[in-house]
Amino acid sequence: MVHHIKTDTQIVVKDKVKTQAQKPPRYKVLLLNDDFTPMDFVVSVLRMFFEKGYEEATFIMLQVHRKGVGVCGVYVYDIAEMKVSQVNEYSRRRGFPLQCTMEKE
Ligand code: TYC
Repeated sequence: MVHHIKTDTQIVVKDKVKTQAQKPPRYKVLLLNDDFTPMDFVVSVLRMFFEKGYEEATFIMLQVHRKGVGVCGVYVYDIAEMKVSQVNEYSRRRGFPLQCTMEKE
């Protein structure tokens, strides 16, 4: 499925027309807070699926815990969608309600 059909941008540079390819839009992958998922589980998700080290994973988890939402990473549509479904499936299989979602940057 093609999500973004855009024509390239035409730019006039010193009377010459150049074509600049559109950069694909990017999507923030978000984690939402809940009262049941253990903190260490969220940290392990951030390390496994978002390639975070222990300290950064802990920082993001605490931010989600305090503010309700936090950004795990920013990706093109297909990668973001894959991360969201992998994290949600992984959490469900282990009995946790952790919610992962995405939004256009
Ligand atoms: N609020 C959870 C707790 O106190 C921890 C948590 C953090 C859950 C981040 C989800 O995305 C989340 N155990």
